[in-house]
Amino acid sequence: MRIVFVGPPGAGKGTQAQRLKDYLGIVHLSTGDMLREAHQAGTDLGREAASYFQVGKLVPDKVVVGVVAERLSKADCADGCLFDGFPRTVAQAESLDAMLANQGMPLDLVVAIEIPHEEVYQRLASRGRPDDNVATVQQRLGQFHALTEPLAEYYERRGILRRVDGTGSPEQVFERIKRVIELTKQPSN
Ligand code: B4P
Repeated sequence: MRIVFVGPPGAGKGTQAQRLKDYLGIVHLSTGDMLREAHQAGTDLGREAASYFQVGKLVPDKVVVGVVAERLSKADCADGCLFDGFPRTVAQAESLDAMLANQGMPLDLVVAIEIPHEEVYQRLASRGRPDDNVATVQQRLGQFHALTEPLAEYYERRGILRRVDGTGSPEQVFERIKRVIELTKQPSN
């Protein structure tokens, strides 16, 4: 299966992706992790990306799409892939469609993980990553509303969007996601 996780910062995309990749045995592709790794490795791309993510802005589409295209061309993605935090803009979604069409691989499901804003602040305050301070989280939420939320309509029109309540314990959220996955696997869907 090819699945996208979309949601505001701190919705639990990374948390749930870890569980789902083991459950389905598919590759986990997190653009957030990939950009942070590039930054830690000190590459030009990593330095450019960090100048955006450190202040809560989305990294330019061209940069992110390039990183994903390279990863997606590897053989281990052929059997399925879980896109965690990508796409985050309609332009990225269009690029992903083109990449998957090129490889003859359809996108099966988009899971929108939903949580209230107050909870975003609580969760990220306790994680404490450098981009989890209040000002940056505010900026990330603003970017989410302006640039990522329109994706829901993009995928809803295609009939592959499923909304999942992201509140409660990670185990409770995972049970909800599993239910959506199992329904999608059934041929009648
Ligand atoms: P990401 O790494 O994708 O970060 P995120 O949105 O903050 O994380 P996520 O929703 O995965 O939260 P998590 O499970 O970790 O992106 C970071 C930055 O990279 C972006 O701001 C952007 O600048 C850049 N970027 C990434 N992808 C991009 C793209 N495609 N285009 C452009 N820019 C891009 O959970 C957060 C915390 O909540 C954790 O501490 C966790 O333990 C906790 N938590 C999770 N589930 C919980 C639950 N059910 N209950 C309580 N706590 C929970």
